[in-house]
Amino acid sequence: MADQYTPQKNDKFTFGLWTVGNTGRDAWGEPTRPTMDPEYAARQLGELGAYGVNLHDNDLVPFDATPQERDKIVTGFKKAVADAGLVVPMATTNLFSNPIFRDGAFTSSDANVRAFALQKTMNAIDLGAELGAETYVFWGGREGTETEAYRDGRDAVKWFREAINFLCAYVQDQGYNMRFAMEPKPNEPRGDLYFPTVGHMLAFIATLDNPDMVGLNPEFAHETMTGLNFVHAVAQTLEAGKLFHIDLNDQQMARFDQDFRFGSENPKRAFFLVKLLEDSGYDGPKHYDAKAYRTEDEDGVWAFARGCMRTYLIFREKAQRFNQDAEIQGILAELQQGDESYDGPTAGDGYSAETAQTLKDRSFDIQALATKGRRYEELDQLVMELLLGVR
Ligand code: GLT
Ligand code: MN
Ligand code: MN
Repeated sequence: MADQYTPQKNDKFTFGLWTVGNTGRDAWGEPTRPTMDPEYAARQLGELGAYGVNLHDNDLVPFDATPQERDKIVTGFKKAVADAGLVVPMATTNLFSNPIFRDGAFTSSDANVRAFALQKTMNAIDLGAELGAETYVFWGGREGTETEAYRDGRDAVKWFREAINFLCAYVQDQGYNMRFAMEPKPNEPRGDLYFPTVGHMLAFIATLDNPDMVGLNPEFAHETMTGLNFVHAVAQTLEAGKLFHIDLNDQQMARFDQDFRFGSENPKRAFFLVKLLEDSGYDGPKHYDAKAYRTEDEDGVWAFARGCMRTYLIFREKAQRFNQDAEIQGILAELQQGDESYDGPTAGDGYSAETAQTLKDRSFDIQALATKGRRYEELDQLVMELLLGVR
């Protein structure tokens, strides 16, 4: 039954073919669900109210397809996507499944493998452009190590930079309207991956030939695996103007990459994430890089997909209520008033010899400042009551 939490196209929710199509295979067990036909997946997602469907090259076109087979598959898929009222806002390359990538793709120690990875990515970028994708994601699943005995990590960084610089130039040369979104992850499937967090990746982007063309695709699960605060990671990404795309899901800390249904493990953090995204005016796609529990059949997959979108919309409504709640806003206003009155010396034009001297001469009521409580307990309890539905 449709209600206010039923997704609409303009909510811009997207799913990867590999997400709803996940067969439940893991390191110990065979698939628990059959392979899903991409055209069928697109139709179903369209009916659920999604905005778009994303893909790796090989989610759609098999690794060894001939050019004729490729064109036939792509033509059929384009039609299915259009008929479903969907778009393909993001595409990416599978640089991790084939054994050729056993020791990485852009950071492989073998120059031939690095060259093949570039060739495969250029072809996949062409595919993405043909499908209308304006964001191209780079997740370096095999870009890492189990041992440091051979490759020098400085070479890995250099080779990765060379690859991204080359591909930026390729996209510009083709005249594609496309930006790159880098996706960090700390580990899995490699023991350790290069560029493990949002912070590492932001630092790397600044060293590229064309940093404006490259941003981030942060993932909730990936920062959470390491015990980092994903809301902070997204805040820093937004502040840097680098939130080009986002992978939403959920995850317990210090586990394997679980890719759970959005909001299912850390609802409070998910709420603050939704609030941040909404308050910031982020208007890119909200992509679910998540999968249904391995216990599920196809019905469970669609229940999972609906749940991801529904939870976001519930939190969006809660965020609106947070912004309208008189008691919450009253506390915020009171706190802000106190904060602003201490802004003087460093506000405005920043440093000058004069402001420095004024600040040095200023006397502070240390006792008053040090003993004043921040009322966050009260505030946080109000948030909890809002989330728990009693407010
Ligand atoms: C893979 C990975 C994800 C990436 C996908 C894009 S593939 O499922 O776990 O985090 O976003 O390559
Ligand atoms: Mn993941
Ligand atoms: Mn992801």
